[in-house]
Amino acid sequence: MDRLADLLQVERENPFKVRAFRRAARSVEGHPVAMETLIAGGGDPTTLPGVGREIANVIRELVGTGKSTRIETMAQSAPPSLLELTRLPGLGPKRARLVWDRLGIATLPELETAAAAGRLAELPGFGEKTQTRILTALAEKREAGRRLLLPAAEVILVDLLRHLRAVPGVVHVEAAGSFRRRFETVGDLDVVCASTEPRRALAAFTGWHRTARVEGAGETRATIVLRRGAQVDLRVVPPESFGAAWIYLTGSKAHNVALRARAVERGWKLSEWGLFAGRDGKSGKDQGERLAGASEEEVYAALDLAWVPPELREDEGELAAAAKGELPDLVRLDQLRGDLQMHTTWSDGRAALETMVAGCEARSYEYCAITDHGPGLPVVQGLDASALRAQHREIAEVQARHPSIRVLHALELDVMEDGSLPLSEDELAPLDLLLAAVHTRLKLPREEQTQRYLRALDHPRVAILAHPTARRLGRRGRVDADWDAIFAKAASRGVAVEANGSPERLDLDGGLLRRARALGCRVVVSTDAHSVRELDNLRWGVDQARRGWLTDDDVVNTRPLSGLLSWLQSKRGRGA
Ligand code: DGT
Ligand code: CA
Ligand code: CA
Ligand code: ZN
Repeated sequence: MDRLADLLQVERENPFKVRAFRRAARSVEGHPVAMETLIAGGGDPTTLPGVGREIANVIRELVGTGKSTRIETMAQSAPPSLLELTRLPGLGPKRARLVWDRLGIATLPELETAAAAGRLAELPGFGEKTQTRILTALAEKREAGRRLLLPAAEVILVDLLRHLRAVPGVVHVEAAGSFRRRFETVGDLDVVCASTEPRRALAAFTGWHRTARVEGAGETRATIVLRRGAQVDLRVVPPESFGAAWIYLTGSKAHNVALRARAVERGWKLSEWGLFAGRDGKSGKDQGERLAGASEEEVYAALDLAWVPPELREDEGELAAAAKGELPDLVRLDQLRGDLQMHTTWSDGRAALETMVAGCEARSYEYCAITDHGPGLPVVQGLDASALRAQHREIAEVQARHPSIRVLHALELDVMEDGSLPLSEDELAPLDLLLAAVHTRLKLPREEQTQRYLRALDHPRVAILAHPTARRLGRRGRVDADWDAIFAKAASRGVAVEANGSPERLDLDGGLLRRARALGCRVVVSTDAHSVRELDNLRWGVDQARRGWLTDDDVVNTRPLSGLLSWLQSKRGRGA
C-alpha cells in the first residue's frame, strides 16, 4: 500500500489520492486482524477507517493474487529502484521524480555520484543545502545497512530499558527480536512494553536522549532512528497482552507462523494481542474469549507446548519438541568451569599471563588454558620452540602463586596451507593442550581447503579446532569447505570444535554447532580473550551453543578439572 502511494506520487497523481492511500496503509498496518484473515472470514475492508471502495479492491486483489495490476502497470513506467530514492530523507517522491526526469538517475549509487559531483545542487528547488542533506542521508543509510554486533545492541537496549522502566504506567519492558534470540547480528532492535498509559510510554520512547529521528509513531507502536543509524521498534500493549506481544515480537517470523498455525488447528486465533477462542472479530479487544496472553508461558501452555527458549525459536523442530516435552536442557553460562582460549603479551594479547590467570581466578574458574600463537603467522609474533619452553617455566611459577585454578599450557597453532603444523611433535610435547586454527590462505578452493582441515585434524596432538570457519562478522564470511566432512573427521579423532565467543567471530555459530553435534563432535566454548575484560565474552559463545541445541553434556568445559583432564588423556591415548 505504501508502495502504491509512493508510485502514485512519483507519477504525480492527485495529492489527495496519494494521501488517501497513505492513510489506508496506516489503517491496514495498525489493524489487529490481518487482511488475509479478515477477507477469508468474509469481512469487508471498507469497515477500516480510511478504506474506501477503490482501495478495498486493491486490497482484495493483493490478498487474492499477491499482486496488484495497478501497482504493476505503474511500476513499469518508472524504474523500480526509483522507489528507493523516494524513501531517502531530503528527497521524497517529488524530487526523486525530478532527479529521474532531468538527470536520468534512478539508483542510490548514481544519486551519490551526482551529489558528490555537485550536480544535484543545480536542479530547480534543490540547492547546496538539500544536496548536503542527501549526502548525509546516504552515508547514514550505508551505516544503518550494517547489522549490529550483539554487544553494541545490548549497550543500547540496557540503557533504553532502564529509561522506559521508570515511566509511570509501565508494567513490563523487555527486549525482543533477533537480539533476544541471540541471532549473530541484529538488524534493528525490538522492544515490547506493557503499560496502562501507552501514550506516556511512547512519548518517553520518541523523546529518549539518543533519538535522532522518529520514523513512525502511532497509538501502539513507534520507530526511532538513533544518532549512529541504528533503528529501534517499540510496541506497547496492555498488560494482559504482554506475553503474546513478546512472543510475536521475539519471532522468528517462521516460529510465529508455525505457532499461529497450531492455534488455527484448534480453531483459535493467536496475535500480538493474545490467544482467542474466536477467529474473526473486528478489533483486538473483541475476538471471542481470551484464552491466554499475559505471559509467554501461559500462551505456550494453552497450545499444549512447553515454553520455548528464545534461542530455539527458528522453526527448526522446536515446536515438535515442545509438544512432546523433549526440548533440550540447554547449557548455561553458570555451568562452564573454565575458558580454553586466551592470549597474553607472549603473543598478541594485551595483558600479562599472570593478569589473565588472575582474571580467570576472579571468575571462579577451575581451570584456564593459555593459548598464545605459535610461529608462522604474518602479523603476530608467535612463540617458537624456545619461547615455548620459557613460557612453560613462567606458567609453572604463576601456577605456584595461584593454586586455586589449574593453568594449562596450550598453544594456538596455525594450520599451514598443506594442513601440516609449524612445530614438530617433540616441540609440542610439553603442552597440555593444542588448538589448531586456520588464519591464512582463506580462499583456497573448497576441495583443497577441506583436505587441509582433514589433515590437520589427523595430527595426533590437536585437541580443539579453534574458530573453525575463520569468519569475521561484517568483514569476511566463512572459508569455503565441506563442514560435514570436517565435523565427521573431528568426531572420529576426538577433536572438539570451538564455539568462539568473540562477538565478531561467533564461530561456530548455532546452526553449525547443531550440525557438528549431530555428527558426533564435542564442543568447547571459549572467549579467545586478548584482555581481561574480554574474558566476559564467554556468554556470547554460550548463546550460540544454546542456539545449537547443546546441553552441558555436549560441552567439554562444563566438566570439572578431573573430567577435562581425562578427556585430554583419552585424546592422547588415541595416538597417531
Ligand atoms: P532483524 O531485525 O533483521 O535482526 O530480525 P528480527 O527477527 O528482529 O526481525 P524484525 O525486527 O523484522 O521483526 C521482529 C519480530 O517481529 C520478528 O522476529 C517476528 C515478528 N514479525 C515481523 N514481521 C512479521 C510478519 O510479517 N509476520 C509475523 N508472523 N511475524 C512478524
Ligand atoms: Ca529486529
Ligand atoms: Ca523490527
Ligand atoms: Zn586465532
